[in-house]
Amino acid sequence: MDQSTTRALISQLAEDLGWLEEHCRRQGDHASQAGELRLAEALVRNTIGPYLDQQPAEPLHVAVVGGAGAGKSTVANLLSGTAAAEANPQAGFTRHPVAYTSTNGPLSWSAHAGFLGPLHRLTDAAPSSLDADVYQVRHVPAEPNNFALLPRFVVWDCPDMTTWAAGGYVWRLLEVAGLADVVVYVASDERYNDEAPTQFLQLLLQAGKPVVCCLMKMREENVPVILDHFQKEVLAKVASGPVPCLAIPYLAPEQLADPIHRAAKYRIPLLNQVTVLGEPPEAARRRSVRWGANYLQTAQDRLVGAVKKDLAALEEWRRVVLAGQAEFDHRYRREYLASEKFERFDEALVRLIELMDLPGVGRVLSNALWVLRTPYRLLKGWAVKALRRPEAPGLPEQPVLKQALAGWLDSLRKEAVRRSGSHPVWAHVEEGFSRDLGDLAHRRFEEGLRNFRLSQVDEIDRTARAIYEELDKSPARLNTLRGAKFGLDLVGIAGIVAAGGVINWHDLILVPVAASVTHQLVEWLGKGYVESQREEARNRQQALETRCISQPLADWLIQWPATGGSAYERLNLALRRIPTAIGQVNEAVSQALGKNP
Ligand SMILES: Nc1nc2c(ncn2[C@@H]2O[C@H](COP(=O)(O)OP(=O)(O)O)[C@@H](O)[C@H]2O)c(=O)[nH]1
Ligand SMILES: [Mg+2]
Repeated sequence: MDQSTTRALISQLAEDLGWLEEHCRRQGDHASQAGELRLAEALVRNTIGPYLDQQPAEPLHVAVVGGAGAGKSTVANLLSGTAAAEANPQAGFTRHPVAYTSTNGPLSWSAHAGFLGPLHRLTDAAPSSLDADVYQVRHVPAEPNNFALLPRFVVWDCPDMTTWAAGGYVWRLLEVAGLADVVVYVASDERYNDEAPTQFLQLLLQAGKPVVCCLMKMREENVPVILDHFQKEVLAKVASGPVPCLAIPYLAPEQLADPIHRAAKYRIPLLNQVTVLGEPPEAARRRSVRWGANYLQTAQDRLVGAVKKDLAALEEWRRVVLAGQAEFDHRYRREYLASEKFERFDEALVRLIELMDLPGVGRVLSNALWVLRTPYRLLKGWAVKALRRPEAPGLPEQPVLKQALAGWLDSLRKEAVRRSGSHPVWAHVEEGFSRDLGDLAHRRFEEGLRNFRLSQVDEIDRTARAIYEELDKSPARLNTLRGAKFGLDLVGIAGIVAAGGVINWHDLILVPVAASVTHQLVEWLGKGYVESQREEARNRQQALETRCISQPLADWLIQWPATGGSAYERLNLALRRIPTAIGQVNEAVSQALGKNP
């Protein structure tokens, strides 16, 4: 995969996940799923994308996260060796991510296209309480010792993780979490197992982020108990492996003001933990990328599952449309096809019987028999006319189809009204009906009807023709049938003659009767054949109707909510593309990792 293809793939995947995230956020009750989507999106654009684009591993990124007032800004200061992050007693003071980087560290790390997605870089200095989709970078003077983290790492002080609620700043935090090579999770003794931060910790661990836990503000003598408790009550429930965990007891204000010199006792172990996870940087970055890609692969069902309700509603709509289609087809059968005679079949029957007569010399005989049958023919003609009950005229085809269509659309409209409160898909359909959905469906129907007519004439003709052409083409069978009929005629006549011994006036009646009887037998045989063909033709015509009218219309109706630029169209597009893109990203990642082992 060349570089421009990879870039396009990354931005498309990030965009699709981003669209799903927005979609979930709009639905309120899906906020934590939206959070997962945001993390996935951030992994794609901030970790995997830059790696595939050959961005250097250094600087690595360490994100400081945790609940409100836990001591994140304090920890960010310990990590960067300054008091530059505004530690503040006010909960939720930090509202956008702030990066701390060394004045002599690498510069271009934020230049990658799409870096931190919707967060823009602030160019002017601003307090970290500024509530906007921004991030800022603060430069910290180089630390005069070997412990310094900063030239190799960028330290991110993040907004609080307090709730998944759509309105908060958790999205900005997730954006940086996706970037992080190492996460420092901060909890303070009084609130270390708050629900939302703990869920967040779990999510980060699932995504394969190396985490260091840092427990703050306890009394020195409580350290062992609190560490033990946190391991058992929190970590054991969310982590599948060991997670390094350290405690920083309540520091004096002067320690906070000069962490390098006065808080070294607590700071150095913390720096060591982070450093270990970042050594060597290339390996640390490869791990971030591998785990990120891995997470996308393993979490994809869950990521896409965030829109389960939408898919279920679309599936339900499909079911309702198909039930309507079945009823439509059924009505066509019941109200039209069942009583339809297909006149061409009667023509076919006449041709079939004609074929039964002998050609050549035989024709003369056949004609003679035909003459003999005259009284019978006249009698039968009269009887058939006299005995036939008037047939109930079948409804003409088009009105039947039109009524069935009206019934179908009506049932859909009613369902949409009935369910419009249950899911926005139904409200969307209801709204569609109040606009032009009905007209559009009618137009589709007319189109189908035209196709149907064209194919239909052909179909009946073909069937009728097939009946006698088949016999015409197999002379052996035809001759056998003809011979049998003629034989029967002769046997009948001979039998009568023999019975009478001599030809007398009885024969003049009996011979025509016998010839007529044999002929009638053949006619019945032929008729049975044609009748069965007629029934088959009905089935075929039903299938033709379905193929030309009801199926295309059902397909169109099923798709309708997901067309015309609707949210469901975008949803379908995202759902179609995401799995493929995740597969391709994984492939690209494996290739790139294989190239630089
Ligand atoms: N004295 C003292 N105050 C602390 C310590 N840790 C945190 N604080 C204070 O607790 C408040 C919240 O800490 P902060 O780092 O801003 O938490 P954040 O909201 O997670 O960034 C601030 O007023 C900090 O000064 C500590 O060890 N000692
Ligand atoms: Mg803070």
